[in-house]
Amino acid sequence: MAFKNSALADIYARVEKRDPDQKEFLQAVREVLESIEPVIEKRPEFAKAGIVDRIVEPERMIVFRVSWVDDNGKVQVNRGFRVQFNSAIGPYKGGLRLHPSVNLSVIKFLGFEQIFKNSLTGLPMGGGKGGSDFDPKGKSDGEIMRFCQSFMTELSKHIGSCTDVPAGDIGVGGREIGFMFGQYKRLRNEFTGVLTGKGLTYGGSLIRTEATGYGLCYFTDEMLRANGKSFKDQTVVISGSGNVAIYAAQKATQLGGKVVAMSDSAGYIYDKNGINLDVIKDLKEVKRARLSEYVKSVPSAEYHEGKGVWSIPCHIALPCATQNELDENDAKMLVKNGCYAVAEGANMPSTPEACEYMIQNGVLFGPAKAANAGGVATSGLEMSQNSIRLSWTAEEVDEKLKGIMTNIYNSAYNASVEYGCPGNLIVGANIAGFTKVAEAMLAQGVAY
Ligand code: NDP
Ligand code: 2IT
Repeated sequence: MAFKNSALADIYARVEKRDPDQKEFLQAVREVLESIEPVIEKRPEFAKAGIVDRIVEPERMIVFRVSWVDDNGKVQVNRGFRVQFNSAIGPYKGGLRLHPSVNLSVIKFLGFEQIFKNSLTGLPMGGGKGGSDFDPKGKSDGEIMRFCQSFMTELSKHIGSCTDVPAGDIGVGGREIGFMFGQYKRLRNEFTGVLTGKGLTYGGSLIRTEATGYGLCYFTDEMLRANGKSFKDQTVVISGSGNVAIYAAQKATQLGGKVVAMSDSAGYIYDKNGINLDVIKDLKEVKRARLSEYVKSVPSAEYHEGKGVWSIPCHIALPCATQNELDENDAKMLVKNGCYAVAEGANMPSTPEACEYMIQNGVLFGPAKAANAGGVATSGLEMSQNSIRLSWTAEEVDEKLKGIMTNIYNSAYNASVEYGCPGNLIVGANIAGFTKVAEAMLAQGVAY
C-alpha cells in the first residue's frame, strides 16, 4: 500500500534511510503511519509540531555488554538493550525479551508498538522495550541467575518506578523477574515497584501471569459478541505454548471453546479431543520441556515437526508465539478452512499481506496492540497496587482487566467508525492509541 499523504511518505522515507536494515521496525512504523493518515489530515497542529517525525525516533536507546560466567567457568558475552521510546503519557513501560533473535530492530519495533498499546489501556504508561540475544534454552537456574544479575547491573542505572518499569516477554517469566528484582534491590538499596510480573510474595499482582491470555480472550469475546458470535462450541487453534498461549487456551476453554492445537518453535500438536492444559503447564512451566513430549502423556494426540499449526481447521485462531509467524499463505489456509476470527496475542504475528488478506475477506481481526494489551494493563494495575502498598483480590484485578479490554475494543471500534473504515480495528487501534500520545506531546512542547 502506498501513502496518500506526502508528509507521511517523506517521514517514512527518512526512517527507512536512517535505518534501512531494521525490517521489523520499518514494518511496524509503516502500518501505524498508513493508519493515521486521516488523523494527520484532520489535525494539522500535529504536523506543525512535528509529532510524527518525533514519535518514530526513540527518546533514548541503551545498548550494553552483558558478561557472565557459565557452569563450566567460561566467560560468556551477550548484548543487552533498553529502548526508551516515548514518555509523553507516563514512565517508559514494556517487557524484556531474552531470545537469540533479539537485535535493535526487534526491540525498536516492540518499543514502538508498546507506545500505542499502553495508550489504549487508558493507564499512564509510556512505551519502552528491552532484552538481550541471550538464549535461555538449556541453561541451568544458576546460569539464568548470573545472566539476569549481570543484565540488571547495567539496566539498574537507567530504570526506576517513576522512570522506566520493565516486565516479562519471550524468555522472561517469574523466575527471571525475581532474579532481576533481587539484583536491583541489592544495588539500589530500595524496595520499589521497578519491575512488574513480580512474585506474589514480594509485590506482584494476582492475575498478572494470566493477564495477557485472559485479556486476549476478553477482547476476542467482545469482538465476537459485537458480531453475534461467541466462543461457545467453536474450534480454536493457538500458536505458541508459553505464557500468553497457555492462559489464552485456559480462558478460551472456560468461555466454551475447544482448543485443538498449540505449537512451539519445533512443531505443533493436534488433539482433536481438546488440549489437556495440565499436561501443557507441567511440560512448559515446570519441566521446561519440548511440546513433542505431549504425546507421551496423551497418546491419542498427534505431534508434527515444523511450522503448520495454521493448517488445522478452526473457527478462531489466536497467534501467541512471535512476530511474522502467520503469513499470507497461512491466512488463505485459515479462511479456506472456515476461520472467521483472528486475534493477536503475540506482537505483530501477522505479516502485512496476511492482515490485508484477512481484512479483505471479512475475518474479524483483533490487532496485537489492542488484543494483547491485557498484560501490560495488569502491569499497570501492579504499579498502582505497589504505589498504594495494597493488594487487590484476584476478582478485583480480573474485573478491572475485563473493563479495560472492553474499553479498548470500544475505543478501537469507535475510531474505526469515526475515520471511515468501520470494523477495521487495525486502523482504529492505531488511531485511538496515537491520538492520546500526540495530544500529550503537543501539550509538552518540542524540547525533546
Ligand atoms: P514465552 O517465552 O512464554 O513463550 C513463547 C512461545 O512462543 C513459546 O512457545 C516459543 O517456543 C514460541 N516462540 C518463540 N519464538 C519463536 C519463534 N521464533 N518461532 C516459533 N515459535 C516461537 O513468551 P510469551 O508467551 O510471554 O510471549 C509470546 C508473544 O506474546 C510474544 O510475541 C510477546 O511479545 C507477546 N506478548 C507477551 C506478553 C506477556 O505479558 N508475556 C504481553 C503481550 C504480548 P519455544 O519455547 O520453542 O521457543
Ligand atoms: O508486549 C507486552 O505488552 C509485554 N510483554 C508486557 C509488558 C509489560 O510491561 O507488562
